[in-house]
Amino acid sequence: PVASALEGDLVTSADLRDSILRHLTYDLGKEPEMAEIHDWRIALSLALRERIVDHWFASMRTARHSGAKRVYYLSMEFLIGRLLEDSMVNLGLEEAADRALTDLGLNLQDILADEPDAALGNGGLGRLAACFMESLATVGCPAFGYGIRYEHGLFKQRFVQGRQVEEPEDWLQQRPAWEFERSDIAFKLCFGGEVSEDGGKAVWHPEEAVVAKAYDTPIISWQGRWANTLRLWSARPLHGFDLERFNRGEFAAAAEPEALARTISRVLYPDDTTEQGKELRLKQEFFFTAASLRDILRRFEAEHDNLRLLPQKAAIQLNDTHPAIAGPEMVRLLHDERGMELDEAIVTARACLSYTNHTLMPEALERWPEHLMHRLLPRHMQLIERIDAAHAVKQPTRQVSALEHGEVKMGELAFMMAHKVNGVSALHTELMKSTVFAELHRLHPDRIVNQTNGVTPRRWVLSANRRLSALITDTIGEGWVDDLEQLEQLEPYFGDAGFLDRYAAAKRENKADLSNWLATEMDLKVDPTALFDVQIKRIHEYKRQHMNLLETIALWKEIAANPDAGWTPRVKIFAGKAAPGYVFAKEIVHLINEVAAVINADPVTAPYLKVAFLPNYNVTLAERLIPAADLSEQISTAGKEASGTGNMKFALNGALTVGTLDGANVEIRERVGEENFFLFGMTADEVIARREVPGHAAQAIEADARLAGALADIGEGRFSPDDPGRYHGVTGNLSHHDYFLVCSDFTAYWEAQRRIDAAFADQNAWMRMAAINTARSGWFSSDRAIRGYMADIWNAEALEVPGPG
Ligand code: 26M
Repeated sequence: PVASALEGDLVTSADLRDSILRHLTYDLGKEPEMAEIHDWRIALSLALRERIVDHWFASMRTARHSGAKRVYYLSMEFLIGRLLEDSMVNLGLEEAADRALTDLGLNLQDILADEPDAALGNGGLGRLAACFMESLATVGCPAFGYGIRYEHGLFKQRFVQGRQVEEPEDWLQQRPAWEFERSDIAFKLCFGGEVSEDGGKAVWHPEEAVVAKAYDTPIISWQGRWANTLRLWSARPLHGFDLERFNRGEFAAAAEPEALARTISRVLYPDDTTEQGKELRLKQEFFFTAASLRDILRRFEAEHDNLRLLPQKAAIQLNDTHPAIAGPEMVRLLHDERGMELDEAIVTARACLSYTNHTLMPEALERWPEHLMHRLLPRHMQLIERIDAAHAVKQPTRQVSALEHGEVKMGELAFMMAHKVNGVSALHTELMKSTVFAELHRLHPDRIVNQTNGVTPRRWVLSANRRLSALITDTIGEGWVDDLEQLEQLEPYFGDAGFLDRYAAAKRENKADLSNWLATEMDLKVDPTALFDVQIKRIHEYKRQHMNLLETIALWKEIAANPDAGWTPRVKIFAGKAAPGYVFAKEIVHLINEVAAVINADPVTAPYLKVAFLPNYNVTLAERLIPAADLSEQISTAGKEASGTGNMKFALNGALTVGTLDGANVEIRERVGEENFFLFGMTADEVIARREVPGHAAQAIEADARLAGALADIGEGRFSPDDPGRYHGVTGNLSHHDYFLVCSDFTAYWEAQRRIDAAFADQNAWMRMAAINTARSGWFSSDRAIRGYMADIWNAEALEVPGPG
């Protein structure tokens, strides 16, 4: 509070206005009369960045002088979204910026809306990394995030006649406002070639090399108390231009090495489902992991001279197995390049490294063909064999290995090279112990720990939901923003005249905003008092958007047959991207759009049911939808969703959950109370058993006429009259195979939805339940999660920048 009060006093809006004008003029080279909205936006960003830099340097200095351990978060993805509002809010400069811009004849909201999302991630895993970066700063943990500066982030999604069409994303088109290019921080990285022996020492003779060049984005804490660095690597050629070829007149060919090297950081792989074993992907993984380790060792060696101290000074977190090559690479750096004994190098590396698992789905577990690993990283392949063999010595029965069927299993490798391995919810962690890592867990019973995910309240409550935030702060003060469990203090006010009315008013106004937006942007008219039922996430069979859709169709038919039965009006909102190669997911997208078109055109059901699939789901759209939601759809097949984080954002913003006992849903329900959560469906154990029942899908369809009717409508082409057989793949899969048990859970889901209809009809009772969800979800802050990692995995301490005076 001290720093921000000070900022507020000293940095007047006039100062800010002057620095905006200065940046516009002298950095962007624009006259105010000629400036366009993005020029102003960048000028404002630079004016804020300038103020962040002082905090940033102070934090870096403090970290250096304290000798404290640093945390390194290695992640293939950082799904950041926009940064302008976040920075402004965390610096406490919002009012000043608003006034400064008004003085300049501009509107702050227009400028915020101009910022492109930094979409350097696919979904949950990447967004978690972004929340963690903000929380690492807010709790004052000295940390670096390391990743790839993709030229193109996650593809943009459009619909053409209801089908998903991908378009390239181009966030670097405009001048990046937040990063600093570090031409001086660059490492040469090698691939390929062979390994020779020289007096018992392995020598790698690589065949290819690229340069990793750093770009730094400062990440500022709440109230500007601390700042860390997000360092993203960009690939460059070692030798830019082939002058000889150029002189021979081969002008295009002369630029080839340049283009080839840059390919490594060109594009984010848009698949969060299947692991396809693409060579370029492995290159990306090694590229950013090796560059990061080089940087970590360089920093360590500048401050210390005894490599044995490394585990006391550096905690390296692997966000999934994507950076799992860190194990062998670190052994190589310590042993081959610095002469540490091999066994000690392995122990030292393991003492630094820890690994977070984000999925148990077999098709998503990374495996690389040994021959590919050998061709690209021959020395690493040798070391992987050594690590695996060293592990085998301790368990002569040899039940578990990182090498199988000519492949390297990255999960096993990461486990063997980590001192701690964590799951992301209590249920997921227990399933890790009993399934995928059962053998390794038996051998290392203290290695697996749980760290349930969390989300940053600064972005997901304070900024995204101004009305709710104002109510909370008016009621209990501002302390909740970085101590989210203070939200519990709201509950005693529920009896007071006015509190729940104001809570309901905030939700009503958020819904009115969204209704207006749907009308202008989607040309869709909805009843703003209807129940807003929202499912937003990547499209996956296990997330079961199609179960939601089947319920939507069944509901529509029932309303049509009996329109005067007192239905609770609903708006079904879907959003999410399908991986470009995931055919089934793309069919679901198409089907949702075709069903929406038919239902929305039905005048009989129109007062009670509308369906919208919003294109191009991203962080910014989530920020718009979540505060306006009444119902949060968290309906994955139990045992499949490692945690979920959207579920937490919804609960905090007062949406009730309809959900299975999966991932963090379990813990949300425990905290908000079972009477404030709409549970349905099979448990993870029941799922396993149900799959063994022959004909389980047919049985479930036979037993539920609504389900049978909805499937029949799809199968007969009611939503695709131009091609009645279009969805035979979908209906066939559901009727005969149904691995994710959509049919077997359908009836329970339908019944839960009807309980929800009834509950929503009593608005007072509903709003009370919504407010309880807000008040009891404070534990799901990513600040709590980060403190958990610091205590249980990193053994890291928080620091404070010395205050003025
Ligand atoms: C792998 C290979 C090639 C290309 C892409 C991938 C890949 C990328 C992302 C695979 C998986 C990816 O993400 C998985 C993910 O997002 N998992 C989610 O992690 C969240 C944070 O822990 C959890 O809340 C979700 O339950 C979990 O699905």
